[in-house]
Amino acid sequence: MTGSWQLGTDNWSNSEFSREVAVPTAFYVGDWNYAGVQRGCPMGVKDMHLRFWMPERIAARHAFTFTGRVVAQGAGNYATLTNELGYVKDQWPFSVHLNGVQKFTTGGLKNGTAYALAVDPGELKPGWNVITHRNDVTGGGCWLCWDFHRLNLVPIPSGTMVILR
Ligand SMILES: [Ca+2]
Repeated sequence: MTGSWQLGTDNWSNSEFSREVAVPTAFYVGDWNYAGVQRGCPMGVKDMHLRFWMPERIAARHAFTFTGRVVAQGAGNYATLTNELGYVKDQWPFSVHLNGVQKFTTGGLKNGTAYALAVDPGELKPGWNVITHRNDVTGGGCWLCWDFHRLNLVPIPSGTMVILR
């Protein structure tokens, strides 16, 4: 359906994406070459930007759901992150932003946890939009990766609607 897209395969793996340092931090949806998407956000590349075009009439009238799944996390300095800074091992804080506005934040999710964000009609801009994933750990060394990224248009019926009881 026009307006909806998915990057990556829902397969509990980040292998279809690329190392963060090997690709630009911004991916333009429509390329469909998943190898152009960075697999995650390490401390050295804290932000990942997914840019996509939305036609005006769809952005104004439709709601969306944005879904992702954290699939792999790790660190090179667990002692510092867990003992000194108090993080839970392999559950690193991250946030998701829509056009610069934070839509979702977490203190950490277990690997394999999916999340879904509601996007209201009019919340997407006509034209280019950007969804940013950000590694929010302070104090370096950790990384987190995603399985897939999906934007689903929530269909609304046209014409007259009859409520059946
Ligand atoms: Ca995948």
